[in-house]
Amino acid sequence: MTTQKQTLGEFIIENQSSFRYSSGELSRLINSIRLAAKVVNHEVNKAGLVDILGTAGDTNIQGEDQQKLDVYANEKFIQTLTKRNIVCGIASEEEDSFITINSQDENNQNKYVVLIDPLDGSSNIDVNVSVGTIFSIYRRITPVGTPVQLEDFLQKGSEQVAAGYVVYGTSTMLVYTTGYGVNGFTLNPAIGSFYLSHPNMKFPEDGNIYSVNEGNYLDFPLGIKKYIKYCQEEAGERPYTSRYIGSLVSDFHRNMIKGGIYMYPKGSRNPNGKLRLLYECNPMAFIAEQANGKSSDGYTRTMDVEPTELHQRVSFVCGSKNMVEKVEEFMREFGE
Ligand code: P6P
Repeated sequence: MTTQKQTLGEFIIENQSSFRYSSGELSRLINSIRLAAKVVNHEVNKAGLVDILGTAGDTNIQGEDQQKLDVYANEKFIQTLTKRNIVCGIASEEEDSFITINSQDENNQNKYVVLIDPLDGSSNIDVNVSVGTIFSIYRRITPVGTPVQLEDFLQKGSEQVAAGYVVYGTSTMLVYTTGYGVNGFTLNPAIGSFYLSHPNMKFPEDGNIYSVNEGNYLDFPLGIKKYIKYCQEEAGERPYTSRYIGSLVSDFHRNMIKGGIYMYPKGSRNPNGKLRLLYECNPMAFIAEQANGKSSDGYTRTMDVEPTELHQRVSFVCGSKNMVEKVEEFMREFGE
């Protein structure tokens, strides 16, 4: 008889005591993300069938066309987090500034802030390629009961208390860490429950998959160009393969399971890189490190970067430890 896999709810209860500051609020916060993920998953999965494709007519602070599903996902996560009355503030890729929650309630004892990319890879929506949600959770640093401040969000990645992603792929998975390893849960859409399908996920120390948009090759720093050539020309010893979906969550997830590296370096078109530090790079870096992987900008550990603004971008190199260290070696030797 096959043993019943543990549900996400059971896992949270069982591990409640191991959460730092185990007040139960973090568990409720993860639970609210679980609910929002199921709601968004439902829409993503039927996107091709209803008029929810295409742009919403607006652009976000990034100047990118907001896809209707972007807007929908953003609304659902904000609604769910707000209604559960757990957080004091939310920052989102789709919102120009952070959102203050319940500041008028002096009894508001909520001590967490959430930063979120509600639907990463949204340019893939219309072509039916996987997309994802990325979230990052911190304890506030300003006094509880007062309105949340920008400094509550501009914390180094090393201060995160939890981080995770949802990948809306051939199956929908929620993968997250609270600082005690990385666990993956797969949604059974028939009953709407997430089951522990990938316990204690680890990046292989080495791998042969490199994920980068080689269309930007001429734009890359010399160290990155040298690493890409190393992957291609050392093929005799270790045949590398290039895999780039154009959806960070999907490339990261595959690389964590098979071994590999994801790179989005800076270039003339993206002088600081393209990916956002606070709600893309830091949460993925936290997960990577918790899974024995590594993450940096080619020089500095991603989670050590001191944030200066909500939507700041950084160069991002993340994945199997030995592969990231090889890139850093090339960057030290050849630099920009
Ligand atoms: P490009 C999606 O917009 C995203 O933020 C990541 O998910 C993805 O890896 C990257 O940008 C794709 O960017 O410039 O290669 O299309």
